[in-house]
Amino acid sequence: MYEAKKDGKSTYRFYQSFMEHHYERFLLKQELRRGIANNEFVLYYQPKVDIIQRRTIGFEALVRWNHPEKGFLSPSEFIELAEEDNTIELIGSLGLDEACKQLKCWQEEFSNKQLTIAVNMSARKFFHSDLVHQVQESISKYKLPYSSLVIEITETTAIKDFEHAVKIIQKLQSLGVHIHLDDFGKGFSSLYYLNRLPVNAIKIDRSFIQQIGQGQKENPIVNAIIAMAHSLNLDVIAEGVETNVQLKYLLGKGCHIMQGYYFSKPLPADKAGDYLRRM
Ligand code: G
Ligand code: MN
Repeated sequence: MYEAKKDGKSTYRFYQSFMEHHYERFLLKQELRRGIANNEFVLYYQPKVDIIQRRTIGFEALVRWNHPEKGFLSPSEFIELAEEDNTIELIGSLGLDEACKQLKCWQEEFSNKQLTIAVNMSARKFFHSDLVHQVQESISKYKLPYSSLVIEITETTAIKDFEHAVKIIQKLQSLGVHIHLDDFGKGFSSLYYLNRLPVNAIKIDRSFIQQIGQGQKENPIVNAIIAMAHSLNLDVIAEGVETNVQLKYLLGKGCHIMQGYYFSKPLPADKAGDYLRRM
């Protein structure tokens, strides 16, 4: 009897928190749709720097949700939910078009800088049948060279449907678009797949970069990723660089394209323009 009561209580509590959880998600999903309708999604831009060329080569566009009550939200706070239905595709389409539009403005103002823009692509968006067409549309709408667009996908996305991913990458590359493998090393990195994935560059996940300068003199994982990228003839980009020690270490190992707070936080478009003017 006592056991049953205890059981009943915890079942009820479980049921209650289960319902609350679902209700919260339901509300947030509604808010996501409202947010899209109200243009609450904006792009922030983080510079990518080539240390050897001593210049900013472009930006990574990062989505932020300017929520009316909660303020600026990062993708980690809403992307999982958005991926459950087509809201992620809507956010993705807005992002791609807006990033191209912004790049056009900068290419006109800073015509000597040969700037590129990198856009993060969710799995849903990447495998959507219309992606290549949408890329063509945005690129031609703003009269950009295809080579100024970079699409970042994660390994997790690529191995969701590997053969299909290879075909999409090849199609985009035949247009001149570059593909970068994001957050490298964080997922279930498979060297078998990497060898067959025709990407242009890999981005070392910032969790590895953050270990540089934390005691050990050498960072074997970072060294191995850089060496592997070189032997596969891929560019290698370090993300999340925060200190001069990390910069020097990476440069010493042959990784000269970097991104991170050491150079700049992600900036709203007008501040990113100021940043370019100062450079
Ligand atoms: O996985 P992806 O590279 O898309 O993640 C980019 C995110 O990382 C952005 O939301 C950005 O704010 C954050 N970020 C960028 N640079 C740094 C950095 O130097 N340090 C830390 N901790 N986070 C960073
Ligand atoms: Mn990215």
